[in-house]
Amino acid sequence: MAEYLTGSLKPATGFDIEVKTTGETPGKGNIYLTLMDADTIPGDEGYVIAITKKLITLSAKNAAGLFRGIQTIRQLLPAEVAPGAEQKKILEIATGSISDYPVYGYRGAMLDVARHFFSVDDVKRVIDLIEIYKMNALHLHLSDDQGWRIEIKSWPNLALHGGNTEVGGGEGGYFTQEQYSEIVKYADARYIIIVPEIDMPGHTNAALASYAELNCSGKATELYTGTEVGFSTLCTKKEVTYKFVDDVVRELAALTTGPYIHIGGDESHVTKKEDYIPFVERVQDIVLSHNKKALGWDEISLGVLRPGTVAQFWANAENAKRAVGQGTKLLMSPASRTYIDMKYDSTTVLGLKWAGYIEVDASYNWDPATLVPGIGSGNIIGIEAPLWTETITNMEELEYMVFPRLPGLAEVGWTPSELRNWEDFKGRLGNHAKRFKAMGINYYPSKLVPWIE
Ligand code: NGO
Repeated sequence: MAEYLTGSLKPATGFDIEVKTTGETPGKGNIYLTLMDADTIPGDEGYVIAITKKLITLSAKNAAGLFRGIQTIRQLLPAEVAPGAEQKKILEIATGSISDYPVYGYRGAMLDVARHFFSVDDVKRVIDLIEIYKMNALHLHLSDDQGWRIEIKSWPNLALHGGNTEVGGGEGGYFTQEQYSEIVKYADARYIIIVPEIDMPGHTNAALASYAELNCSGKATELYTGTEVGFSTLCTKKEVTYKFVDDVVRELAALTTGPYIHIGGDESHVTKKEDYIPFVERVQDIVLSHNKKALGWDEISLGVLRPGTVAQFWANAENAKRAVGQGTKLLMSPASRTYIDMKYDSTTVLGLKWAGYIEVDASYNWDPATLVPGIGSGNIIGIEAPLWTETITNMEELEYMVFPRLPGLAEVGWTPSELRNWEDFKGRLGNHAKRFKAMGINYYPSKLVPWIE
């Protein structure tokens, strides 16, 4: 942790800060990181910071807490400390003390690498950007009609054939298992879980084009590069389909250090309801047999949800309530608030608008615990901001949709609603313009925010 902190301060400060282990309370001029098993540290990822004229002390119960606290130290320092900023020799930081912890245990973002493929380096940059705002989960949407993006050794054509293209007909791509593990390791070091998603039984054209036997017709489909949804389905009646799911989930589970495998389940419009329900139930059992928990889009609540399964609310409140009625917890991704692929307003060139325009205030100004009547904080594990990439083709475009909405969404997951208000937040957000610039982030300069440049 200390090395991570000094490494992140070095580029901007030019200071070569030495890392030492000590049993004693350190003297003047140090940043002291300490783990303690104390009731004074709140929450699971909580931390306490004390800043005096002589010493900065960061205390936490575990490494994750230290990591979150380090992000606060980085934010307390002036913007010049952001990587890429001009070097400044004197960095001032206010004295004081902070005791902080998140209201929700899951605070995430999602990247759709299926509609347009993004490289390992791109995904690492996304991790760098979400870690600053103390998010702790990155969900990767690894398969869809337009592409299969993860090597599966027992079904090699999925990636070799199904990974060949993307929306608009570009060359696509996929992660080898080795590359994928590199992403997982990078995220692990930052106390961020990677949640891999294989969307099924719908959104499966890339798989159906790669293996004829997964189709009820027995014929492989053509690769698809458009943006329609809801036209594909695995053949839920064939036994080979479950062999396929078991192989894929087994290989994926072996690469996954976090607790979840996401099974998709959304918009299976061409799967009959009587076929969809047993499929979703059996797939959850497969996930459990590989010692993981299933996450799925809210439609999965049509079936019986297994213990530990989490439903991701995105559009249908009835589905979400049905999940809660079964005692299932929810991950909150209401499209009208958290879908960062939605346009900011009618002038935004990129993005979609089916869930409405989402200006920066709309993505901040909501409470996950009061959004759907009957669903309260006790039913919720946290929030996630999905970036679907039908219209997003590269990092520059990605950043424009993600920033500046992501810091606010991270705060929705971290800070209790009673302590949040837009008037206060917009001023704090405005202060981040310098940091965005120093990090080379291409952000949308919303007129609602008083940017300080
Ligand atoms: C929907 C759909 C996705 C689209 C996205 C676009 C879910 C869960 N399924 O969200 O396939 O990409 O909207 O906003």
